[in-house]
Amino acid sequence: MGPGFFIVNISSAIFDCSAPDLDSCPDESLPEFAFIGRSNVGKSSLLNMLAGEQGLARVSPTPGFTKLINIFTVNASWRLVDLPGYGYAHVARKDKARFNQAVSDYLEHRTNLCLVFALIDSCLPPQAIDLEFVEWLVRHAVPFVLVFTKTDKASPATAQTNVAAFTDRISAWFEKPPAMFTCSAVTGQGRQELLGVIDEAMGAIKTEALQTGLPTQSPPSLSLEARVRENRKRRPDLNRPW
Ligand SMILES: Nc1nc2c(ncn2[C@@H]2O[C@H](COP(=O)(O)OP(=O)(O)OP(=O)(O)O)[C@@H](O)[C@H]2O)c(=O)[nH]1
Ligand SMILES: [Mg+2]
Repeated sequence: MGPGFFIVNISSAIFDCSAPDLDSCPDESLPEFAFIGRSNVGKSSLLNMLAGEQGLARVSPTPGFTKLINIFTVNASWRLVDLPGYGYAHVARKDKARFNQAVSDYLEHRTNLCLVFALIDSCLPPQAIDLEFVEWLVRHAVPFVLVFTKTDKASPATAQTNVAAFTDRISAWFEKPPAMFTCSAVTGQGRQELLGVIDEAMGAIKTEALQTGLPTQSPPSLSLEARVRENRKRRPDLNRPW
């Protein structure tokens, strides 16, 4: 983190709503930071860790627990979004299709989506479903950073090997690889860095708003990334991997 950035101070984190689909999500007036990854990777736990409030998002050892788009408003100025996971085979086929559609709709079409935290389990070597999902994010021009979770469960050497192997598998897809972080919801490792990412993004939004004369809490809907996403709405989604 360069000089001039401070770590965002979380004074309030409030459950906003649970939305079954994109149309049910609240208005797009605040920038959103969303958590996505395989079922059980630790999305809800990481959200709680960042917010500094256990029990804000519901955590469970049962994979496929989060089934709706859960939205939390932080400091009355931005939102954390807990998405249902992918890759859990035992969800009823009908529900699985519905939830996955909601997630892909959200990722592709939510114009105030500022950044996605794509979570990968640091205890495991690269998994095909995660690689496919990251490729899907790249193809759909969704802005994301990678977050390797559960570092308290793996030895540092194992986590390092798994992160390096994942980085190696995706390196050909980028001129500049995405930012990567490691974290543990148990020890709090990575909290400062990830809040710094949010802080930096919020700073960029405020700067852009000042330059364009928009109100400071306006979503980044006029950014290049948002326009790219808008353009992609018309494409049929034939290759969704999860
Ligand atoms: N040791 C350890 N366990 C974790 C960590 N993060 C999450 N867990 C555990 O992993 C399990 C799943 O955590 P969740 O946060 O519910 O995972 P999720 O990705 O939201 O799962 P779904 O909602 O089912 O997609 C729970 O038993 C958590 O306690 C971590 O950093 N370290
Ligand atoms: Mg969850």
